[in-house]
Amino acid sequence: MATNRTFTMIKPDAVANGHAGKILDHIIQSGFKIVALKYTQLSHEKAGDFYDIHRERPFFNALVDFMSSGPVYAAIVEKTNAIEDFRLLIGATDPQKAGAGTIRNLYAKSIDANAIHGSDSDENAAIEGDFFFQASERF
Ligand code: 3AN
Repeated sequence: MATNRTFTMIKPDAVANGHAGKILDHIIQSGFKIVALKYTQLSHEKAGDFYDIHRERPFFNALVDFMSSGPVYAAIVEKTNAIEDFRLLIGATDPQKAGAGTIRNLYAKSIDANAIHGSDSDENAAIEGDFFFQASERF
């Protein structure tokens, strides 16, 4: 079933660089409503569970090290056509290929430290949202 929600994480690089507030504002000004929001740090194990789908990829260990290296902002956001529109808003995984004005173009430096995550499907948005949030934490 189609949903109008997606899951996002502002990654440790963007938090450390002081970009989290600007990124959250960019998301809200682009028409997304914040449904749930949490400032937290993933343990190494939890980061591995979150990226389980990438476990066999060559960049898995570096990705998990990076994602557990500092706090993140996790959020569920809502808008019509949320998955696709949010992916357009953040831009390509590689910031060198991200279009002008996208969040990764503005705030990311490299393909691994790429500022922000956005779910790639309704199914993954639900799984990832459930990973961080209980029903009582969604508004
Ligand atoms: P996206 O976050 O754009 O959906 P995925 O799901 O393919 O990208 O990859 C998950 C994360 O893994 C990316 N956000 C990025 O941090 C990292 N990643 C993906 N591809 C590479 C790569 N070739 N080298 C290093 N890190 C990568």
